[in-house]
Amino acid sequence: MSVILTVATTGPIATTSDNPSLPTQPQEIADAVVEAYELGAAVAHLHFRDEDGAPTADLAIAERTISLIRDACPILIQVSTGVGLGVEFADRARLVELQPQMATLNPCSMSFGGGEFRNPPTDVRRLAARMQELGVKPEMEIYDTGHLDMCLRLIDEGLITGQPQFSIVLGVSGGAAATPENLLTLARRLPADAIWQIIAVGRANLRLTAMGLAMGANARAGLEDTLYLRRGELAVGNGPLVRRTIALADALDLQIASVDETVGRLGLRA
Ligand code: KMH
Ligand code: ZN
Repeated sequence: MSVILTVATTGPIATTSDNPSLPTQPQEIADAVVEAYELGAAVAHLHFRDEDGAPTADLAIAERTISLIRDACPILIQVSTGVGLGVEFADRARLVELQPQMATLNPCSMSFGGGEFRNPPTDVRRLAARMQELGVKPEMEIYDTGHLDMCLRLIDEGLITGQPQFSIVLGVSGGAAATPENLLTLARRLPADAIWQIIAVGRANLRLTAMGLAMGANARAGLEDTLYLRRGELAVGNGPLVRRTIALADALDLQIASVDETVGRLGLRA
């Protein structure tokens, strides 16, 4: 089975002071995504920033970024509805009205570094229902064991249909730590038909991505998840992180999925 590779170019937290090559403006994000597509990524996980570099759910900025990407390549668009810690849930949820092929669904509220990530259950259910109406495929983000239980409830309630797609997110301060044991505990409890990837934030990114690949998971690469190639060495753009993940897959004798293959595997709108 081939590996679906997602590029996560930007994220909600880091700034250009942390890594000067972090893309934040629509054209910069589009350029980084197109480079990743040319290397082999099939999915672009998108966060947007305003002119000052702050996370935003501004629909005009989101639309401009998506259309720059769509004009340049056929990569699949996954919009983050996590957006950023300071952004209201209602604004975050509105992004799915742009009808990207996919969007993230964060099932539970939690501490997130020094801040609070608010995902109240009523809002989460409303967003899941709206995504279903619009045909936007949810990727459920699990930062801890209880988050998986909430997702299993959403599936039972019929709010998530089709093959469920998950990210196991490890290493966020406030969620489960980035350890092999936590990865195994969560991966073991996924539904048998789940499509999944590991998002390992920070230092354990490389090792846990490798573990995920060895376990049959998909992979995500980019500056959202780690700003460094190795200790003390900043990644100069997203390209080196994407290339490294492809090299890992290659070393494990795994093929990278094309966009067409990914559409079929994830059951996306054409
Ligand atoms: N930033 C990651 C910790 C989302 O954007 O909705 C998780 C993430 C989720 O990418
Ligand atoms: Zn994200």
